[in-house]
Order: sequence, then structure tokens, then C-alpha cells
Amino acid sequence: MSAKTEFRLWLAAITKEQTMAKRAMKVGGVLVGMLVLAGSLQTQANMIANPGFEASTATPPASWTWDPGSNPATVAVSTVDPHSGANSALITLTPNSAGFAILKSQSFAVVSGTEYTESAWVKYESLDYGVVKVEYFDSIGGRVAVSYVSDFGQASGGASSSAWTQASKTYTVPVGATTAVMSGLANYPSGTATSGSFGLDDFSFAAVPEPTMMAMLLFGAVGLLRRRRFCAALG
Ligand SMILES: [Ca+2]
Repeated sequence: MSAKTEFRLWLAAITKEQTMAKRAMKVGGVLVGMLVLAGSLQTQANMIANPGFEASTATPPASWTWDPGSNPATVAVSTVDPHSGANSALITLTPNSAGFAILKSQSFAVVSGTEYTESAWVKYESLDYGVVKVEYFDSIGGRVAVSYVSDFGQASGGASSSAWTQASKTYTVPVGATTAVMSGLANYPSGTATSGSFGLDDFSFAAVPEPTMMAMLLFGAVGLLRRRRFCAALG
């Protein structure tokens, strides 16, 4: 082989390497873009304001409404053992004959027929009954439906859970609903306890990504990966 031919072959190999590298970078970039888009679909749409009680330590928590009902219950932003970040909300209960204390999110817009994931993290000590729920309202403020995400405490088989537990479910917004409010509600201490508590953190109300969008992203990613492998095999 002449030096000239050798040089030509070497040049061709280098050019091919560069092309492959550029192509891989392009494919990699598109993949990263898709992953970012998929991630944003998952995280962008939490409709709850101040969902993790991180805005401040003011009482009641910023962007939330507190109604102790007929209970001598209190709410505070606690810095002790949050589920995430620095803060959580803590409802403290003392014995009382009846009534519910409730911490409500700001009202937010919903689209009827759309499926959402409703979720929050809770922990509870000496609790008779606590619940995480979402109430749905029509355009003139009439309540259309209530979705009970999960309930806790003695009435549900366990009065205490010092570990954080997630309440989560998917729910399709009923016809006529235009807004919703998510809340944590608790009543009195369990049994003969003189006080009880219901801790809340990381509320989330987010649309479930549409299957078609997720499928498109998945097919795109698989296609690009196959092309990348094919190119690599050629090289
Ligand atoms: Ca938090």
C-alpha cells in the first residue's frame, strides 16, 4: 500500500469517526431533550400552592386556609422531621366532643374528564381520624364531588404512624367541575390520649401524562437508540 493510499484511508477513518461522534452527540442531545420533556410533564403541573410548606414558617401556612371547626385544634409550620425540605404542617388536637379541623389549599383550576394524581404525605400520633381529600366545585361554587384520597388513624385500623406515609390515588375530574381544593382534615385524639397530631407535607395534584404523549416519547427514544446501535455496528 502506497503512503498516499494509507493517508487517504487514515483521513477517511478520521472523517468517519468525527461524523459518528457528531451523530452520537446529536442523538444524545435529542435523548436528553426528551428526558427533560418527559420529566417536565411529570413535575411541571403540581396545582397546589406552597405544597411542601416551604414558603415560610408563618401560621397558618402561606397559601393555605385553616378552619379548626369546633375543635380546640391548632396548626403550625413545623421544622421537626419534615417529609422533605425544611418544613411540614402539623395539626395538633386536644379532646373535644365533635367537629373537624381542616387545612385547605387555595382553589385551583381543573379540567373535567382529565385524570389527575392526588397525593400527599402524612404521619400521625394518637389520631382518631384523619383524611386527605379533594373537593370539586362547579363554576358557581357548588360542590360537585369529593375524592377521598386516603384516611388514617384509629378509625382506619392504626392510631399512630411515626413514619411518613403517602396517600395517593388517580381520579378523573367529574363533568361540571371547574375548580378544586385539596385538604387535610382531622378530629380528636384516639382513645384516652390527651393530645394527638396529624402531620402533612408534599401535597401534589398533577395531571397524569397522556398515554399518547408518553408513547410518542418512548417510541422516539427507542427509535433513536436503535439507530445509534445500528450506526455503532457499522462503525
Ligand atoms: Ca416540606
